[in-house]
Amino acid sequence: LERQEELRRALAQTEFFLQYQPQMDLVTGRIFAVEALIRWRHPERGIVSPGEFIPLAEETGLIGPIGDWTLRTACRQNKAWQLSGLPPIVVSVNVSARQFQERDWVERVAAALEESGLEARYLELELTESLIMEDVQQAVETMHRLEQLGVHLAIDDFGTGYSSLSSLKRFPVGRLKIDRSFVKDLPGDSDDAAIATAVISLGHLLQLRVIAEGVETREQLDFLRAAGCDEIQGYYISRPIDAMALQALLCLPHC
Ligand code: G
Ligand code: G
Ligand code: MN
Ligand code: NA
Repeated sequence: LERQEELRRALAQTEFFLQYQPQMDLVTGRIFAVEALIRWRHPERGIVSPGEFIPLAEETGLIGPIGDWTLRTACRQNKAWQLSGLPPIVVSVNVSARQFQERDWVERVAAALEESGLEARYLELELTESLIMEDVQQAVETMHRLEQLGVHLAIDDFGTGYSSLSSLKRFPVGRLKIDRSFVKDLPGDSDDAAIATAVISLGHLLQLRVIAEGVETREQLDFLRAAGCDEIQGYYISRPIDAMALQALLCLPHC
């Protein structure tokens, strides 16, 4: 209960902030998108990671307003980068099941875009397989409404859930994100190498782009490139960083 009160206060006093992790196109070498990741600047405990408070936020329903805050902040920040003259990029936001299942969720996404002035095509929403599989029918319907808004959709942590091939075909998504658990032991682990290769083929068969998460080494990058992976994200490119640092990074080759 104490933690719950703290979380409420954090929201009221804006103790949250976002970091952004670059995603790189393996063909052009360009940073074309960033994933927004929430953090909590706790007055006594320091920086708290989302793994430690998102589950409580989900249990208590606070994920609704926290998720709105994240979405609006990410949209506003992306618009600010554009206005500062940077080449436009996509900002990708993680979505929780409970947030996604709220009745007015699509309207809230539309409101965040409207309020920030960000064009829908510069926003992507990351949904997990398990979120979708909780109620496939409902999820597909919501996904179609989001698609009509013009936002991009991606499946996060791909390979850890259990969406079937036939259901995957029905999802209006543009990207699969290979979960970092399959990337961690590349290129040495032959099972993971087979899984990563299979996910890339599957994604391409369904005309999706495939991004690998958690890329930390040159060897992993080389393996993924050879396997035809489109994009990578991970410490090898950059850790999640503050908006200012990201702006400097994006500026490097251009400004
Ligand atoms: O950044 P980090 O590795 O600590 O993130 C841990 C987990 O928290 C990841 O699974 C990530 O998807 C999730 N996460 C990060 N930011 C958000 C957010 O804004 N909303 C939701 N629902 N999950 C997030
Ligand atoms: O579940 P999701 O894919 O949204 O989780 C993203 C999380 O993965 C972020 O919290 C981020 O901090 C973490 N992450 C990003 N890149 C790497 C990496 O190269 N190595 C490891 N170990 N974690 C990473
Ligand atoms: Mn994610
Ligand atoms: Na993931």
